[in-house]
Amino acid sequence: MTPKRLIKISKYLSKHLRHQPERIGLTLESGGWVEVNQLLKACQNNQFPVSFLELEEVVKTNDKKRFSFNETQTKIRANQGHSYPIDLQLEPIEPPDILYHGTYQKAIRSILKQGLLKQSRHHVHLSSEIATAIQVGQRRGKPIVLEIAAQTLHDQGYCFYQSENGVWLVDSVPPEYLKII
Ligand code: HQG
Repeated sequence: MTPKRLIKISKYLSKHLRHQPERIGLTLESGGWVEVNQLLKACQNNQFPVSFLELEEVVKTNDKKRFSFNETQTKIRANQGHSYPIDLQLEPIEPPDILYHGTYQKAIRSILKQGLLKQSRHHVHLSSEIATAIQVGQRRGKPIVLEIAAQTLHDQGYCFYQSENGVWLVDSVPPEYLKII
């Protein structure tokens, strides 16, 4: 498959497995899962035919491991990034001392005042690598990396989760637990 086709399918899946499943007649099960057969049928019915082999290649090779199959490859879900209200059934885990968030120049004033808010997604997204945070921030403008006192926040009772593709998730980060680096 060409890189262009891979990206096109990945974007189509992100849209419908994270945000608007109803747009192509899908309902997400608890955990965000959908039957692979139903997904392929829905794609077909919506003038976006995808084969199982293509789906498998996208799951395997996606640069950010955005999607997972269940063990029997009969169900698929997006690993994180949803705005659609589903419970990903992630277990709270202890974070490392420090995590990072990538943002951009225009948001920084508001972030320093209000802290990090989850906006339209289910969580604020954090990473353990500065390089990842730079990439995330770059999507929107001049990147700014924030260092988050994750362990201290955890000690204050904040729950941290990690999605299957390694993204750290938290409900919010008050301003006193972050600093620009
Ligand atoms: C900002 C992509 C003003 C926040 C990426 C971010 C990531 C505030 C934006 C994943 C704010 C939300 C998530 C406040 C937060 N005032 N702005 N108080 N609090 N913000 O897209 O972290 O390709 O929902 O800094 O690579 O940018 O989709 O979150 O700029 O992993 O798989 O509000 O999405 O992955 O934007 O990105 P987003 P994000 P995928």
